[in-house]
Order: sequence, then structure tokens, then C-alpha cells
Amino acid sequence: MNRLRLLTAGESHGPGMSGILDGLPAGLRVVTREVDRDLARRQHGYGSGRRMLIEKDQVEWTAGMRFGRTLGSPLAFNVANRDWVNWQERMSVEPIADARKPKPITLARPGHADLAGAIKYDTDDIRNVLERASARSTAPRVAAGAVCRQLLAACGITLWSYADQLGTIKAFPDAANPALRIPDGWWKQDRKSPTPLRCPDPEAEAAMLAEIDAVIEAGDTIGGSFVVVAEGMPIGVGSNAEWDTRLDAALAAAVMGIQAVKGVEIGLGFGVVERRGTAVHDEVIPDAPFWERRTNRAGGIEGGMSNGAPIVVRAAVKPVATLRRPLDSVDLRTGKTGRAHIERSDVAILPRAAVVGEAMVALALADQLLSTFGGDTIGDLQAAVRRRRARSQWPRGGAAAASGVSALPDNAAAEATPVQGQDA
Ligand code: EPS
Repeated sequence: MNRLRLLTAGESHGPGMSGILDGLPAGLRVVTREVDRDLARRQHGYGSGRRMLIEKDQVEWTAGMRFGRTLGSPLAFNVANRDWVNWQERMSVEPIADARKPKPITLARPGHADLAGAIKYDTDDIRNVLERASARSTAPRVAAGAVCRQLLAACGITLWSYADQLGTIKAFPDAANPALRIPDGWWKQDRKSPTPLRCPDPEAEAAMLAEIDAVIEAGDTIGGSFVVVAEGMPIGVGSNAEWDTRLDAALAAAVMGIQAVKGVEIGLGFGVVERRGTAVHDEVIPDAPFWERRTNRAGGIEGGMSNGAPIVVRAAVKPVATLRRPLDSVDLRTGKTGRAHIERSDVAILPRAAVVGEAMVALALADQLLSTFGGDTIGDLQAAVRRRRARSQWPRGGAAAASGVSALPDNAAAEATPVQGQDA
């Protein structure tokens, strides 16, 4: 990230999960209720384990805000782990007598961070690794993402997500573009009262629920894919100039960083492989006021920059690695074959992973928006976005010039101002 920095800390069964989000402009109104709503959405969904009955995630701000607005200083926060009371000895921060220490976990779960982490950190108690690798660490990411969502909303950008496939069951299986079949306003309903799997196709959702029951019965787990959509992004956010300034690269990194995500697509994604160019690129509609397109196969990004169409990111989520019917592993201490460690876990995380996906997309988009437009205050940022929107009207500068907005061309103003000392 270029302008924002997010640092998180916390063990799944430690006292709490914390975060610091630095680089926000001053004056952004942050509605805590909406941050807590996103935290609650992250906890919602069929297929979760019993831990979610214990936790009730709520953000506590510890720095960076006054009277509900950001100060421009680092925003610090904490999300408490209610389960901590049950783990104070097993996860004691202070040293305890060996006799009181719990039995170490020595059988790594294939697919989890366990084995690589145990070798990397030179421990034969896998708990030292799994506590941080846990998906609980997505709670502070969602809190930070919820703040970024509010920054994006202040600039006219909205974000939503849905579960589009669980195992082999797809939402709107007969549709060429499932997103087009989603009823208008579905996402608003989803924010208020989500369905058990957050899938907008009721028939597919019923089949997905039955599949999760079958998976529970079999002692197994199941993955799927989710889609995040961002609407209203102004044209030209990101950059074609360098590999690490591209909007698609930032989104891919942010979403790929979510536990269990194994693939990220923008627009058609891997679908471009089997099509010819005429069936991949999006024609520009003549006379549309904002350079609109007939299709959105590019997923709203061309040349590393937003093109004004909705940004569509899809992610593949692998099945959770903790299996009730565990796979073979080798004991770290004895070298003997055994079954991998089992602990309380989730069976399907898809609807929740999608909410984390929204948060990570929000974070990446807010960072790119701020990198493109700058701004010490939210007002600075909004003014720059307004200028860009005016410049994006068709024909270039026409309506915008009439509105007087592009009468202040940034470059011309800069050229007219001699740079101090340079002419001397
Ligand atoms: C997780 C295992 C479960 C999940 C946890 C992620 O926790 P526990 O071991 O306490 O039952 O519930 O996710 C969360 C706690 C959360 O808030 O998302 C794992 O092994 O990654």
C-alpha cells in the first residue's frame, strides 16, 4: 500500500485483536455502529463453529478520533476476544510452571500454517503458530476495512459481496453473468439481514445449505468462491505506469492475503484464456455521458486503472484445513505417523470470507484513491474526486467545462506558478 498502512496484532485466544490504520485524511466521519455492523457480518453464516456463539465483536477506538471524526493521526483500535477468559492459562502471556502448561500440539494439519510455521519459528508446539494464523486475525482487518468503506462512501463508492459458489453448486448456474441476475438492492438487504450463506440465488442457497449438512455429516469441510463488487469508482484510479501502482495488482494482493484464498480473478479472470479478443474486450457506448461500456468483462479495470465500470473481484476459497476426519501427518517430536490435530473449527467459511473480501477490497481501493488524489482532509479528497468525475464526462470537458469545474485545470495552474528558486 502506498498511502495507508495497516498493522494488526493478536492471537486467536489471546486477550484481543488490535490494529493501527495510518494515513487516513482528517475529518472523516466514522460511524462506529457501521463498523460494528461489518464485524457482525463477518461473524454471520451457516457452517461456522461454536466459537462464533461466544464472540460478539465490537470495535473499541483507542486513538486517532475526536468527536467521531478522524484527526489525521494513526487510528488505533481493539476487538476483544471474549473467549480469552477460558484461555488465560493456556495462552498466558507471562511465564508459567511447566507442570501447568498444556500438552503441546505436535501433529501438523495439512493445508494449515502448522508445519511450515513450526519449522520457521523452531517450536514443537504448533499452537505458537496456529494462534496467529487463525482467521480470527481477519477481525481487525474488517474493522479497518469498514473505516475505508466509509471513506469510499464519502466519495460516492459503494461495496458489496456475495457467495457465488460452494463446492460444485453455483449461484444462477445458467447465467452468462451471474452478477446481472442479482436483484436490484439485494446488497442493501444483505447488509441489514443477510441470508444464511449470503447467496443471492435462493435455489442455489438451499442446495448449498444441504451440501454443508452433508459435509458436516462426513466430518469434512468445503470451500467455494465469493465475489466483491465496487461501484462508483472514478475513472483513472491506479496507474499504468509501474507494476506496483496498478489497481488490479493491489486488489489481487489484498484479497490473496486472506486466509484460505487460493485464487483471485478480476472480471473474466481465467475466462479470458478460452475466448478471442472480440469476446473479451468491452466496447465503448457512443453518446453515453460517462464513457460507458456495453459489457464489463474487464471487471472495471483496464491498464491497471479503473475505467468507471463496477470493479468485480472473485476469489477462490479452499476448504478449512481442520478436518474432523483428519489426514495423515507426522509427529514433530517423535517422527511417527499419526492423524493431524483436530480442534474446534468451522466447516464452511464462505459467507464470512466474502465480508473479509469486502474489507480488503475497501482497504486497497481507499489506498489507491488516496494515492491517486491525495488529500490531508476528506474535503480535499472529495474535491479531487469531483474534479475527476467532471473531467470524465463525454465529450471530454464538455459538460464539465459548462459546470465550471474543469475551468481550474490542475496542470496549467502548476505550470503558471514558478517553482521557488529554480529560475534564479
Ligand atoms: C479458526 C478456528 C476457530 C474459528 C476461528 C478461526 O476458532 P476456535 O479455534 O476458537 O474455535 O472460529 O475464527 C474466529 C475465531 C473468528 O473470529 O473468525 C482457525 O483455526 O483459523
